Amino acid sequence: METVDGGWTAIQKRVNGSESFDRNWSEYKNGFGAAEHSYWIGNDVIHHLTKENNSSLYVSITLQNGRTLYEMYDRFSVSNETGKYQLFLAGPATGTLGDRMLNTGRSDKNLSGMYFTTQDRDNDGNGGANCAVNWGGGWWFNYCHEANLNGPWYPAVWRKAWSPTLQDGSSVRKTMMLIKRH
Ligand SMILES: [Ca+2]
Repeated sequence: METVDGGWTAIQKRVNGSESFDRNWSEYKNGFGAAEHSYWIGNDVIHHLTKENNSSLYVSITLQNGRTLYEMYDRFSVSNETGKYQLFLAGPATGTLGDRMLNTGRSDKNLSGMYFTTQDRDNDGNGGANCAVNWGGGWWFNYCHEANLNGPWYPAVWRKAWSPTLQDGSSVRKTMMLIKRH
């Protein structure tokens, strides 16, 4: 677990492709990687940290040119495993990335209310197809997404990392998902 300035806790961090995010349900549940480079803190921990429903989410994406874009959501929580780690997001959403998780303009791309999906556990909004198989990474896929922070790292094609700003992930140097209680 990494805490950065201001009491924010990093639940996700990626700085290179050394850590694959194509992981199964159990790995996303328990977490993987290491705080020095890239990791997922684990869905059980995320649930524990957010269950009082008073946390904010701060998404940060640093580009190869050094510029950092961000989006902050006022409320972020994740249910327990029995609840399939259902995502709850609420605004206001503010930042330079633009909101591509909560209100995307297409209800089948909005992620709040969605369950967590991995390649071995299909809980998405895409019928018989599995968005984690089709797009990579475990995530709260709907049908399927406009934003997925856990997709394949460049030079693999990371489709719609944060669409339309980041369509293939080639300009992404670093990502973080940070949370903090109000
Ligand atoms: Ca499906």
